[in-house]
Formats: sequence, C-alpha cells, structure tokens
Amino acid sequence: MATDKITVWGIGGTRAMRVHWTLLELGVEYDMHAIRTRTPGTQTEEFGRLNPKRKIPVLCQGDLVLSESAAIIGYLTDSCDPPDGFFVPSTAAERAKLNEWCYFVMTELDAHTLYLIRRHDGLKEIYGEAPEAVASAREYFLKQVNAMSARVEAAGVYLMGDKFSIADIIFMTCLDWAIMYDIDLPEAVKAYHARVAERPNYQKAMRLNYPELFAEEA
Ligand SMILES: N[C@@H](CCC(=O)N[C@@H](CS)C(=O)NCC(=O)O)C(=O)O
Repeated sequence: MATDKITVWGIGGTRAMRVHWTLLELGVEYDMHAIRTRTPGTQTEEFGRLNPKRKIPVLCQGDLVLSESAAIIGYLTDSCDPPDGFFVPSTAAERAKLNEWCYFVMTELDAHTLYLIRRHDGLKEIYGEAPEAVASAREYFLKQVNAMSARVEAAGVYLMGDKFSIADIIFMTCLDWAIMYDIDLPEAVKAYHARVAERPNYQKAMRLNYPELFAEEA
C-alpha cells in the first residue's frame, strides 16, 4: 500500500466531487490545491506538467500522477483499505459487473450526454451553440437512465447490492448534474438518489466541493 500523502488538484466540478467523496468514504487524509476549472490555476506550468489536458481532477501520490476521475477513484479503492460496507470486487465477474456500471455511466451518461449539454448550452460562448445536439443529448440521457431504471431498483440499496461502491459515486454525481439541468428522472432512480444522498460523506463532500452552495450556512 502506497504511503506517500495524497494531493488532489481541483474543486468545484462533478469529476472533482467524485475524488473528494471517495477519499472521505475511505477516511484518507489528503492535501488539496483548490483550483477550479478554466481558471488561471489550471494554466500554470506546474499544473500543465501534471495534466497536459489542463483539466481537474488530478491526484498525485509520490511519483504517481493520475487524471481521469474514474481511474483515480478506482486506484483509491484498490490502494487504500476500504471500510466495511464498501464494495471491493473479489472475483473477475464481480469486477466486470462493477466496471459495467462505471463504464456505462462514464460513457453513456457523462462523456457524450451531460458533458455535451454542459459545453454546448452552459458554455456555448466557448464551445459554440448546438441546440439540436443539446436537445438530442437530453433525450438520450433519459433513454439510457430509463432503460436502466429497473436494474437500479432491483440492485438493492446500492448498484452493487448492499455494499456501496465507486459505481454509486460516479452515478450519483451524474444524477446531481442531471437534476441541475432539470431532467426528470424515473421514480426508481429518484428514490435511489434520495437514499444515497443520505450518506454523511456525500453531504460532507458536497460542502467541501461546492462551498459556494453552502456559503449562507457559514
Ligand atoms: N474525463 C475526465 C473529465 C475531466 C473534466 O473534463 N473536468 C472538467 C471539470 S468537471 C474540466 O476540467 N474541464 C476543463 C476543460 O474542459 O477545459 C474525468 O472524468 O476526470
């Protein structure tokens, strides 16, 4: 198990939320550079050396530098000692089922639907306006979530059954994003979201990652 202290770069985005939440669930202490997406903090020479894509999040531990939120949180569960109740695959089939959820969410929900909406609606002044593509991405997102709704319900408390996993972290962050875009989720998925949002570390991570949303409470 690696012993160097972890440093995380990035705060404020969906993908950074995944990393902060995972570290809280695992009870790992870490340092943070609270840089935000598309700000001068991502344009420094030092950050460019770590991640030439200049995107957050990035995790450093000793000589290891990782970008890609799914790879980061997978590494964290493999290299730390997860607490009871945290799902860690012990067979090839279990790993494949976990990966199946993770890849589904990362590709079908994150990369070419929610991120498309973000870039061509919320950030259209940078990436260009594409209303038809945005409408189609919203429709596609719902089609995919509806298709999986019965499986979400059948899975149990969490996607992998009774145990919480990185698939829940990835899925939840996409659901938060969809809710922000006023996408009306199927009932079973709404119930899943409400249930998982009760986790204290989800709430802590929300406060840490999106401090501006809780500023009035301070
Ligand atoms: N696939 C990457 C996506 C990372 C990403 O796009 N992060 C956003 C913030 S949530 C970002 O830094 N965007 C800056 C840009 O697109 O230039 C991951 O999951 O980590």
